[in-house]
Amino acid sequence: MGYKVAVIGATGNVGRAMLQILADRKFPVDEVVALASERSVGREVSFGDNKILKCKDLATFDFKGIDIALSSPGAKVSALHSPRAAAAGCVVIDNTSHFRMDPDVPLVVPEVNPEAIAGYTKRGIIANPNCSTIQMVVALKPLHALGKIKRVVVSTYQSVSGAGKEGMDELYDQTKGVLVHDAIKPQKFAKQIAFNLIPQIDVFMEDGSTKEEWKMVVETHKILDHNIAVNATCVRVPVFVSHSESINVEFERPVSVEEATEALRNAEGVVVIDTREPGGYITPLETSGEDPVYVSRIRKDPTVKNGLSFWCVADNLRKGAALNAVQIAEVLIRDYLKK
Ligand code: 11C
Repeated sequence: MGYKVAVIGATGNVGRAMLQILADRKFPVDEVVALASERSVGREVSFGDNKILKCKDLATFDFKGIDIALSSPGAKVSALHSPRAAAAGCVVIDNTSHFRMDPDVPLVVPEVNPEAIAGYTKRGIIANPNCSTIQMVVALKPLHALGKIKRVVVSTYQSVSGAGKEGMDELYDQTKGVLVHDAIKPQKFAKQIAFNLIPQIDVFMEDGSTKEEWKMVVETHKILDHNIAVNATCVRVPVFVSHSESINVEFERPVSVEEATEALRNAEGVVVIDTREPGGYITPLETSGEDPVYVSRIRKDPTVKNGLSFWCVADNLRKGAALNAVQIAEVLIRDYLKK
């Protein structure tokens, strides 16, 4: 017997990836329901390679009988409908920022803190972290086990798909526009993204950091360790899919490049590509459509006592969002919702 699964926000970048990944990983479903806003009712989305689902209206959908909802609409929509789904007895895996810092909602990356899933019983909701946090903590976990991390400095190079389909369209249209000397008007982003980069993701906070940077700090604390100092600078770059990160780590104890490389090679969900020659590293283009978190350029940081630097790339729509949510659902049915 399988599960009844709803995908909320089924027409978005992440919703479509959720449907594809559920099918690819043969998640045991009896029924899959695609839910979207009223204007998308009746729109068709693919479930795997040969099944078409027609979207139903999220606002009027009755979640009674649904076992699990994978939810990726906007944060405001989730605020309204995730608790409604949970109240009907469905476990919601919510990909928005709305519930992440709620102490009664576990924030989970299955390779890092799967045990936190047990807390789903409090509100019936499990939060999926922000994409830039997920890939970083997957890489930090085996390093933290080696040498106890004191401080992390991260600079991100985030693709436009993190800003949804409109972000991707804006990069495409502006790139064409630049090449044919047409008007370039930023809409989704604050400045031109084509042939440029923008040191702002999400809104500004009072202290001058952005909300994306704040998320990387507080989410790393909640998922991995409250004692790690994190400083983040988040930058949007003209890449369609996959986020890249330059990460500097300072440990309490000395950790050699060889030890770190070995630990990363053995870590769940991590692939190391690091041959220290031209092209012997990963780039975002190569990771699009891939599941692992890739690590390259592992080297000593001689400017601090026990420091290492590395490069980390992952598909933000898959491991950064849809895949992580499906992996949470897999642990949930294996350990908590057995049929
Ligand atoms: C971006 N990381 O790349 C964002 C997208 O908190 O779930 C995901 C926002 C979030 O723009």
